[in-house]
Amino acid sequence: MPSLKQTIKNIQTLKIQGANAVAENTLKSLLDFGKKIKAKKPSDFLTQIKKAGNDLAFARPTEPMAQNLVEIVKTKLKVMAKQGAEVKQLKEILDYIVNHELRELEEDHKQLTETGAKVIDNNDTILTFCHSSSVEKILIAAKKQKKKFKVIVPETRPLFQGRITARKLSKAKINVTMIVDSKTDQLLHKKEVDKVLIGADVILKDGSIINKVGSFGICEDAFQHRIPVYVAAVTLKRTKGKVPIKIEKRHSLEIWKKAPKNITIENPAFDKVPKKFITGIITERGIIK
Ligand code: RUB
Repeated sequence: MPSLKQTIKNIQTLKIQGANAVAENTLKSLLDFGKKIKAKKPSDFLTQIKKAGNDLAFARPTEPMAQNLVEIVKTKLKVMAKQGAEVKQLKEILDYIVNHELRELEEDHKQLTETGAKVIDNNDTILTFCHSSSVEKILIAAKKQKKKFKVIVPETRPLFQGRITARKLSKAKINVTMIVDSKTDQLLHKKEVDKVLIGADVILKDGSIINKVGSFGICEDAFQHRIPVYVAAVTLKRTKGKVPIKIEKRHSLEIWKKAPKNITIENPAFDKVPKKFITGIITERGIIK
């Protein structure tokens, strides 16, 4: 297991990419770190867990799934410490909670995948965007059910996560076409797409979602042309709504390495898709309209 510092770096540099992977690695790294804590007093143990948990969960600011899971771990440990648990016991409890949450996540994804595969019909042309492990799982499950469909994958500049999707789908023998990002509006306009299927980092309280920047445009175009938009995301991606969610701003070098100095470069990682563009959110609890 990489160190806590290395995991945070891997999340920030997108070696660990996508909300599910960020959340899973956050849990695993927190457990690994927690086991090595040398504190004698439970309060010192909790302080170190809290700091490490927050550093991991906010390594990228737009990741409520990781933040919610860290909150679950911190709250449960705090309760047990209040009831008199010593550091040794707290470590065992940490191990139990993390493994329990990881198993729950696996189960949730199984349910989500099963529901999502039903949305894919024979001869569909699906437009996805970026790389979402939830979307990937749904498409692979539909393929295993012998459905015939085609997936269009935009590159997803500036970091080309579309290539991850294209590689993984083609490995599963799914028919994949890669396009430049700016081609999506024309495809939607010409109705060359039957469904849009994307992932999400955040499900907001009102049913809107946050996903890779560019999702807004794709979903708005689909809505204008009456093409259904499905979002695949477990409900752990919901925000509690207390703290306004921050859209991560990434480094300008990702867009242009040797840009002239007087050019402002804006590089938000995500954008918000209003609920009116969304046909349904595919979750572990079914499709939420
Ligand atoms: C990834 C992205 C994905 C969501 C959902 O952005 O926007 O669609 O995270 O993915 P980035 P998953 O590449 O900046 O992390 O379904 O795997 O949680």
